[in-house]
Amino acid sequence: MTSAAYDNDNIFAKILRGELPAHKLYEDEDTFAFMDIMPRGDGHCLVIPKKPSRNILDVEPESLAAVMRTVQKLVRAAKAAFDADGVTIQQFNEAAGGQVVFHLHVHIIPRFESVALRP
Ligand code: DGP
Repeated sequence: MTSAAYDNDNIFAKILRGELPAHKLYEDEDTFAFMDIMPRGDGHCLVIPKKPSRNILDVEPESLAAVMRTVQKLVRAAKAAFDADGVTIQQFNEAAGGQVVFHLHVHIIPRFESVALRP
């Protein structure tokens, strides 16, 4: 499986350029984190690289490492902020893999023992 070309007009590229609004949670030189517009639970947020990457297939290892460093920060913060019992991280690649927005992103979803898991 090879990765298709990166589309500069995808929604997350527009958020990074400030052309679309987002509820920002965190930003550093390489990554950006914001709330998911269709949350699958309290605190559902997304982490993306600033470098254009369609998904796991084309992302540079350094950029992926930066994303995962930010994911760990946000997982710890979300677990504490929501007093969550656990946290799910999810990441989809290509349409057949469930990807809808074609800029690499990692979902962070706080989980609670009292709330049944949703996919
Ligand atoms: P997926 O590519 O399957 O991981 O799904 C894309 C996710 O991005 C989905 O959970 C909804 C979220 N999303 C889509 N459009 C927007 C948007 O304009 N703003 C924000 N904050 N999230 C979005």
